[in-house]
Amino acid sequence: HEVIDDDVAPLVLSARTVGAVVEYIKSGECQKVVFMVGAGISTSAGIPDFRTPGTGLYSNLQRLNLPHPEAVFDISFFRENPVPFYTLARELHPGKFKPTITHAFIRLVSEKGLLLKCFTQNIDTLERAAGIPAEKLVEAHGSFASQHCIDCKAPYPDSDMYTHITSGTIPRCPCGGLVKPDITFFGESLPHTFHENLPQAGNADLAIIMGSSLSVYPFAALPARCGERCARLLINMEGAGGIGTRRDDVLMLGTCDDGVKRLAKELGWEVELDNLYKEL
Ligand code: CNA
Repeated sequence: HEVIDDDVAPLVLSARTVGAVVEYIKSGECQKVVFMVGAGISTSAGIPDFRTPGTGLYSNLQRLNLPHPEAVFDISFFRENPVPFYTLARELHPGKFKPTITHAFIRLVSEKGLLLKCFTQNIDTLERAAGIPAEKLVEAHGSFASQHCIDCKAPYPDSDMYTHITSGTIPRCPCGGLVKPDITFFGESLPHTFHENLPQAGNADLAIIMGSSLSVYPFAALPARCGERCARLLINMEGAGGIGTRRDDVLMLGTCDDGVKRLAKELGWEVELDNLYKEL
């Protein structure tokens, strides 16, 4: 990916800086904000991401004896051997973790009337826990919030699922089929809501992409759907998805929590953000 030349002026921002993004939001010209987020917004809650070397789930899966790390989320492998997935699910199950200040920031943008959609790859349901309205949320890879039999597709009760997940045992449907949370595994199609909401990426005035290596498709193609007059801000530990190659791209390399705190401070939203976060 070629980074845009300094000589090329941005179209909607006054400069390719965080300050200019803040100015754009304050100007009132920016009315529709779309978030595109991944595992990096939840690492400070204690949930490891996939790919960070050393701490990511993929570096810590050897003990599960998988043919390759992605197999834990592969539907054909799950049919043969659901144990690794349920071992992991026990460690990662929702209810154990609290939303971060980054989740609170998305909620605040919603309360300001500026949130068009929040597309998330995360399955931890922390966006729901942060009170981001359901109609604004697109859980692109599903979530742990419901579950079905992979054979007869019958729903499975939440309370029974909770018992199995917390004890690390394998839930089975009365038909004998395996039960799986409604998270999208490799080899499965994404939920309808993802496809239905795709055009919203093209309607954004500002896209804030946070905590994702943008390596899982089709989600990773979302930022490319932003229109030419959409500013794109990446808040991430590392560069990702070619953000920085367009005229209105801004990079904020560092943690998501530090990034949103800085935005809130410069926007004059610091106290509101802190209060919202404390209530979660
Ligand atoms: P990933 O590929 O592991 O990438 C995470 C990205 O976030 C990397 O670029 C990191 O550098 C960056 N990062 C990590 N911590 C921070 C931080 N504190 N601040 C800023 N950046 C940080 O994960 P993706 O989400 O891109 O990959 C998509 C997968 C991961 C989806 O299918 C998810 O379902 C899956 N996943 C979800 C969770 C969760 O629900 N919390 C956890 C682990 C994996």
